[in-house]
Amino acid sequence: MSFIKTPAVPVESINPKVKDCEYAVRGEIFNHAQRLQEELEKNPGSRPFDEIIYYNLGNPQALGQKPITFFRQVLALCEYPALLDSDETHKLFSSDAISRAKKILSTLTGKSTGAYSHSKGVKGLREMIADGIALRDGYPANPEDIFLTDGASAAVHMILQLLIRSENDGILCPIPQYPLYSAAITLHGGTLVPYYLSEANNWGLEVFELKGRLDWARENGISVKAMVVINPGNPTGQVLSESNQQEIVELCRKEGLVLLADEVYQDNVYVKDKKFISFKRIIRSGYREDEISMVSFQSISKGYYGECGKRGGYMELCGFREDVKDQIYKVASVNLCSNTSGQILASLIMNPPKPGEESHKLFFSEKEAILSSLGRRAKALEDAFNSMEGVSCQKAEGAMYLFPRIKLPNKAIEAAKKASMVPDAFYALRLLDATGLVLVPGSGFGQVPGTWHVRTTILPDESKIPAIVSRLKAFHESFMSEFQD
Ligand code: DCS
Repeated sequence: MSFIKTPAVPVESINPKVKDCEYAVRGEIFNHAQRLQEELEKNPGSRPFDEIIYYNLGNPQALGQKPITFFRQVLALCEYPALLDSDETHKLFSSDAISRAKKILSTLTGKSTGAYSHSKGVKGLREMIADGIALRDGYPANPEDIFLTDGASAAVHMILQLLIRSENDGILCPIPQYPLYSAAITLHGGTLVPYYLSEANNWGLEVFELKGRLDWARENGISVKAMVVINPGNPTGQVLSESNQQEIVELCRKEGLVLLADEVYQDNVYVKDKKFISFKRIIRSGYREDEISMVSFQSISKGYYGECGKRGGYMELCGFREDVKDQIYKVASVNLCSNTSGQILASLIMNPPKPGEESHKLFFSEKEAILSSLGRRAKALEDAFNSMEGVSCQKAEGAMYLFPRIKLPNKAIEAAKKASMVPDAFYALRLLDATGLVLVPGSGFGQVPGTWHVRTTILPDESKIPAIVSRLKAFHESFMSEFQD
């Protein structure tokens, strides 16, 4: 608490939307973890573990993942172009990193990362991203429909700000969902209209459930403006089938909903029988440009790149009228521009080295090593959860998380109530206090009432997984026997 006696801003006076907004991924459990970390630094040995391990965030480089060499070489050269004049550079940097950096520098305003760029992002970089999208989908992309942002989060905020006028405007959101959506809908003053993913069906999305929710919202006076789909899913890890995506697009067309396609995990698919297909490709292969409005979000934070701290991402608008795009551009220009390192990385993840280029071999081996290891880690953790009493865990087909369901004993639920805590937060807190592992309670993502989950990332270093699994199991066993019904 501060010592200001008569604050100009008493907390009762602040915007109630700010007070109401919640973000569990960095919520109470995370705050408690930070306190424990400080305590451990001051007092080593004071806890039954030596370190706090943060599995609450999909933050790969925080857990030891190395950046992709080509991306960082290009970025380094763009940030410090004087390197391009040095003879040493050819020894340290690959030839295609040098030529890519020169090409990127030639497109930057003032040929410098230190200048504000166009508010949508550097035009040359948007052109490169449009080429990457066209190669991915087999359909052209227009650089004028691409807005580069400081991470996908900023793009989601921009679109929700555009769509939501009041609490009578609703946004269909999956439950469980990544709480950026619930938090941003609250901040912008709209109403979250939930649709439940089917856990029994590996977190599949059922269109009849959607239709029911839509009808319910409309009967209650809510004008539903858009539908969020996270594919591959966070926290649920499912990868949608093409036929399911077609049903979703058709529903959005028929009902006049903007499809908000969160595709930030497009490079994170681990199972052989599934692949990522963009909603843009589904739409372009079956619909006219003016039949449906869609926004696709992509980020440099995820995939095999994991450049979370560089804050880069983009949104691609499809089927929006010019006058609306002008309004979005105006809002983007209020922020001047997104950071240029993030913009450069966004252009690189959508245009990685191609076969035949000097960096390709190393790039490919780095990428494959990360993705295949993530697949193995997902499987090892999934098996571990499924071997625990009262726990069931669906497969992570993609993304970076597992969302196991925990059948909590009634006595644990009672104890949570006494501690004024949600039962899965109580479980996560006890886990943290006993092991130093930071997971996120399922209640932070939403879940079917009466079911309890936790979310973990699949990012722990592979060599640490056996030790983590035995810590998790030992904790779970002692928790279950302590609260046995
Ligand atoms: N969309 C989804 C589905 C996400 O999971 C995330 C981040 C974002 C958007 C935003 O990413 P950037 O703003 O970094 O581009 N995932 C969070 C999570 O669940 N753990 O770490 C961050």
